[in-house]
Amino acid sequence: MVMQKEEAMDKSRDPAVQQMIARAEAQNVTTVWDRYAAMTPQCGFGDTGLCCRHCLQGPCRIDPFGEGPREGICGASADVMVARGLDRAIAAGTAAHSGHARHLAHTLKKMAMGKAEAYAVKEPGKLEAVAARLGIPTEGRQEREIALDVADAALADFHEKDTPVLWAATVVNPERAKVLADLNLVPKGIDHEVSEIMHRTLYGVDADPVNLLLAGLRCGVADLAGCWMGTDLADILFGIPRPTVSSANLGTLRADAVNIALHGHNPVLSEILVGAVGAKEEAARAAGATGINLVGICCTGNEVMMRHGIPACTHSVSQEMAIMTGAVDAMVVDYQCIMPSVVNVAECTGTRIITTMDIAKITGATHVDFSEEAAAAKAHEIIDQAIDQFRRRRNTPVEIPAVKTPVVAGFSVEAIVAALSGIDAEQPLKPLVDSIKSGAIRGVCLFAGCNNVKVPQDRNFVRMARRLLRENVLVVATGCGAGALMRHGFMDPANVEALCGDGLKAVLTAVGLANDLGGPLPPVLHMGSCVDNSRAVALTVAVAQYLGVDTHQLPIVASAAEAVSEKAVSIGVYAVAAGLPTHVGVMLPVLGSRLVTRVLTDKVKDLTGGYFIVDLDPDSAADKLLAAIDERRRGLGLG
Ligand code: NFS
Ligand code: SF4
Repeated sequence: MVMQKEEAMDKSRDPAVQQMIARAEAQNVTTVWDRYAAMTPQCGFGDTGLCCRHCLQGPCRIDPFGEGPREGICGASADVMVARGLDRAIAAGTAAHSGHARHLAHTLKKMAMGKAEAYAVKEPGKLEAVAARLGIPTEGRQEREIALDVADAALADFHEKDTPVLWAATVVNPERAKVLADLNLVPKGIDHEVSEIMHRTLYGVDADPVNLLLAGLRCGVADLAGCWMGTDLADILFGIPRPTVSSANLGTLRADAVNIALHGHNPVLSEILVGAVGAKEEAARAAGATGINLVGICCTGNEVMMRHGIPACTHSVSQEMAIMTGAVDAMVVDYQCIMPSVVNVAECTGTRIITTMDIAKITGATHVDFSEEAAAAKAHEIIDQAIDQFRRRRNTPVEIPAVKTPVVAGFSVEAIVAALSGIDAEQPLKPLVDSIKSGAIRGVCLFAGCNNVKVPQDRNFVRMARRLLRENVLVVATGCGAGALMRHGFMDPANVEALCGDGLKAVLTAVGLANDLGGPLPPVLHMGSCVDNSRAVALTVAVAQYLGVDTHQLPIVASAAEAVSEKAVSIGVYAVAAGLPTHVGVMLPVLGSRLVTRVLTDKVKDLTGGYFIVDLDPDSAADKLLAAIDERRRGLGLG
């Protein structure tokens, strides 16, 4: 049966994805949207955060309408249940980001000890800057010695120690550091905070919802540390992203090439694969291909796009659709956000799903046991497998949607500062801040986080970004939010004219011309992967310091408009800890507690200055973000 246009629109607003959904339907391949339909109606207890399985007397559930039980068997109230559940989500997100960072710390350490030949310090300037921030001496020392100290300092930030987590305490402005310290929100160790959350949310421990939420906030700050560390260490090893031209969507696949999709999060393997492709081109041609075509999915895709201009194939909820084209020869995954279902879809197309990390295996996938010590050999093994699969599928038809958008990516804070110094070399932030003061730029909004099957893919991002750009809000983006916006043309400088308000247009054009780009910067600046939300916080901190105010006073807001992962929850929490009004465009499982909902959306404002805005409607959410920006402008006397 041919799918109705409307039904396709309900699933995704991306035409390439819509085409592949129809193909999946025609071939009877089950997708995430089918499984979602089979799952509805979803449980109202879980939806509102009112079910608990934290002990073996459970599961317990509390009726949100007050008609059934009002407390769990142990006596836990709705407020306690909801706060405990939220805390565990924050802890999971923190564990994931910091697990990624710790992996990079080990890589840096192995490199410094001469045990991982494939790696080197690509950005000595960043190594020195990070060392200096941490108080590690650099003068007259060898690069490897400094790298070893930085790696050890990173690893030391995980366990409880006398000094606070350095990647939290040293990265924010002094005013914010004081706010966090006064509230006892500075983490003592990243793992320590995660583990403490697990302890206090255990059966019969913390039963004070506000106390639980404060612990969640502190864990959120530990998540900021993990993200920041991930960004720092990746930049040291693989380079600071700088503006680069690329493209996005399923049209980046090539029928006649060996297509390898890099999916997951950590650049530790994907960087080596990018470097190894050259040596394998000949073998690919011998198999009848025109060459090897690397594309990215999700945040690994963001990492390699930012540093190498590798095109992005698709993101988040549509990952199965890349396989549906029949053109992906290998999907190489590391960890996080990889739907196990990719293996089932791949069964129909022959695509090799190659898992590479010990902590993330999938039944039915091929596992290549990656290690930094044998990085190059493992990369070659993976590429050989992809070439082998190309040979098999060579004469079978594929369907690649002819949808591809131009992208300019690579806007690290360093790159933004460099671009701005084209206008003012002495005080690079001055032109940005002056534009905010004059109102040419009304404020800044960060779009972050995922796509969620409950929202027509990309709908919220696209509607909200359109509105904010027209209202002269400077938009930056990370993660699959950046992915959504790039697939809809928001990172194509040619669309500045159509998308941006006059003030913003003038600023983007002036900066572009000052840098000899021959045109404006793109309407939305791509700041990287989800760990790179740290870059957005870094920009916020830099602007606050330049102005001599604290971060919660700035007209800067954030939105995870289609969040899915627990990582998005922990990021939202650190955005709030940093003082930002933070929108979430899907239901958080907290509505079962009026108290928790009120703390998150209102009371926390009195503590950190930040707060959550939960709104499922993209238009009213955009209104609320604009109102928050204006409120802060007034606070700064900017009218
Ligand atoms: Ni962020 Fe990036 Fe995407 Fe969501 Fe997953 S890939 S880490 S969690 S789905 S944005
Ligand atoms: Fe029920 Fe309490 Fe056990 Fe949770 S901890 S399952 S509320 S008895």
